[in-house]
Amino acid sequence: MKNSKNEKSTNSKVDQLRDHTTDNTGEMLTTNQGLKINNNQDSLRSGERGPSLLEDFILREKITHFDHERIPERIVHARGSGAHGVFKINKSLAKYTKANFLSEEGKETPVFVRFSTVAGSAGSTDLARDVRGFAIKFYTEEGNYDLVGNNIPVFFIQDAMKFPDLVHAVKPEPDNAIPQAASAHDTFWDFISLMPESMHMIMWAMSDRAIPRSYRMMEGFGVHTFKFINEEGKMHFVKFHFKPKLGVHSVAWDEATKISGKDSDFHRRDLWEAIENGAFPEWDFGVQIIPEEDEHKFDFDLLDPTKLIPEEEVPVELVGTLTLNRNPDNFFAETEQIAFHPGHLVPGIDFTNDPLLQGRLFSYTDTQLSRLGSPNFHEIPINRSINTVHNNQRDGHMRQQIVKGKVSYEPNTIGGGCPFQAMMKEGGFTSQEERVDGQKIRARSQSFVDHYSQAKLFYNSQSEPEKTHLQNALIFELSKVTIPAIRERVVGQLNFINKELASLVAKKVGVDVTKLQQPNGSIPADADPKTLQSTEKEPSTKSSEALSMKNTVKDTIKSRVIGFVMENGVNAKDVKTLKSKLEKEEAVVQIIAGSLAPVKADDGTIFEPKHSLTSTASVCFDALYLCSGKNSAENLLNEDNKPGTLLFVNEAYKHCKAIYFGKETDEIYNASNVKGKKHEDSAIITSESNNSDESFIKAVSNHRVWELEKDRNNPA
Ligand code: HDD
Repeated sequence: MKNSKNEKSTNSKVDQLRDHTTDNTGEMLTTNQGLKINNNQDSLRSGERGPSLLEDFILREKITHFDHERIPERIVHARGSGAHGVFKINKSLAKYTKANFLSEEGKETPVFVRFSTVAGSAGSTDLARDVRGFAIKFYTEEGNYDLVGNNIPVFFIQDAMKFPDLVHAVKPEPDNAIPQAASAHDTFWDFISLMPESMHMIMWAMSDRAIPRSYRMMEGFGVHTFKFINEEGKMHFVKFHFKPKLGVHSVAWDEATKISGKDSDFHRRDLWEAIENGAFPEWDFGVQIIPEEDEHKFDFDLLDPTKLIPEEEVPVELVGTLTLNRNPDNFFAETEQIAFHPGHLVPGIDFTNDPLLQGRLFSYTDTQLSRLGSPNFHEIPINRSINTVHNNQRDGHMRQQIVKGKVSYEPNTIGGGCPFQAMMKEGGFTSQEERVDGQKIRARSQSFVDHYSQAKLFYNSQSEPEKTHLQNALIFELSKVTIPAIRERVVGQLNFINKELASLVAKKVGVDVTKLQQPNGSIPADADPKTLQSTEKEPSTKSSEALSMKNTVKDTIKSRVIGFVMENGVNAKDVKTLKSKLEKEEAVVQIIAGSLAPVKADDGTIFEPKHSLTSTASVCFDALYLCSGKNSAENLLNEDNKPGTLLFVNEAYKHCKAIYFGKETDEIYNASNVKGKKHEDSAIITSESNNSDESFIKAVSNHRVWELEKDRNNPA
């Protein structure tokens, strides 16, 4: 199904936006005052070669608007992409929450989702090693509910007080603004080395989760523990999860750095194209529910955002589906102006006392005031709730709403008491009652002082290739740190998580690990002991399947991009057969040739290449098919094309992708690093393989054969 933007939709938010949408098709050019413009090419001037006139209001309006068209980018999460969609609840959560959009089975709620990187500026690469934002605005009938989460279930710090420090440390350094969109620098690791609480999240951020293959192939987490409140006022704690139907997949770091050069909009383009092609991204929505009485049953504090609840301890119950099915009409109006806030709640959901969440409740509205410039940012079309807004707030910059009557206070009699307060049974929001008493104190709870056990859990749960990638990421990052003492302190922290990990990293970053691994307590000689915590605690769950991407969905090639490498003389029949098999499975086929000139096949068929060997690279594809045909193979190896063809194949091989050598392509096979691997490597398919087309499809659905990476990186 193609995404159609003009028909009346069943999505009430999209219908509401339509009232604010302009279509210029067939219209004449006007000024902002609606005056038709007769000449938009020349300014008004005194004589053909004379100076421009101040009275040229058309010129002035155009240039003034242009001069002011930038707004401040988000202080974090500046680089992002968004889409409209729908959230459907498949199994009622009424037992736990009175939130209308979660309690009526089958109910659909319009959403807008914005994905983002954190550290980079708006124009930075999508493939930075970074956390990804996963922010959802649910336009419910009871008002907007925002779930402002990430693709990683825990956070770097336990208290919002540290957020400006964390962000200042990771952002480009203030003297020279280097580096952009990267954590591999002194200030970030200086901060981290002094923040043991960050070590769990560091494990995630150094894993391949931080370089996703696509926004469509990453998980979403609410991170904090929230509260559900049901009709009877009973409270349950809840953690929110989104699990992608396509599985959780990543690229290799070497690929990420190359994609940044070839197509720095890779994730943005991928999301856009998938939706345009009708391959709507989908996630299962799940919850972990914890009864109030079990609050203290865990060996960590539910209020501590650096901890997750292992799925072995509380399973994730899948109860809904999130589908993105419509691209925005205008990036600025929608994706840029959308304003999220964890404090946008609906009845049935409430906060906990998580000190990170509590601080966020202040920060988000505050930042919108400087970013969007007015307390009326809720009136921007993308931010409007689908139910109407009634209150006594008035005026302010750019007010849109025209509120009738004399009254803007409450209580009143002149306005008949309106707008009046809603009772609970009418949907009036009430905060969950909770007994709170204590000393006013600036301190952290003792229950938050365990910084390594879940870092250990994460590391222990990784497969061998994932562990290798994590080690390599740490080595890359720390190698960019110029101050030896910082590298040493970080290795000291890693030592508390896993000694082997610390030793491997230490060796490559010039740290003497023996100094850190003293039997008397593993504390670096020159580290400030106050900053280092006990290493004794072991996680109650030793290993968790859900934490390893190895165990993710690997049964679909839907929306995977397969490069068909061909030249003149290609075997048209084989190309058409495989293409139709792949497209039946909803994969995307793109043709790559020596140049963009049409390719003439053996039977006269003409294929139009989308890319040339030099305009793209294999890092932009999920798998390759070296198309059948002796002449095609020969042409791909001619003087002009040979370097490009071999680079394509060798890099795809290095990155553990499925490669299919069609008939009569032995020459390419023999000239490449793949030579000799056809029978040893499950991702190398040749026309001699049994059911070669089907084997290829299976290999693509496996994503990669990371297990063979060592072999593939060091071709014999
Ligand atoms: Fe935040 C944006 C997620 C902690 C302050 N945050 C922002 C966005 C996401 C998150 C996804 C982008 C929203 C969008 O697409 O517009 N933030 C998180 C998560 C956190 C978190 C999952 C921890 C669990 N954030 C956090 C803290 C503070 C902030 C502790 C401040 C004390 N975050 C902001 C902000 C931003 C923001 C400065 C920048 C742009 C915006 O809010 O609208 O207010």
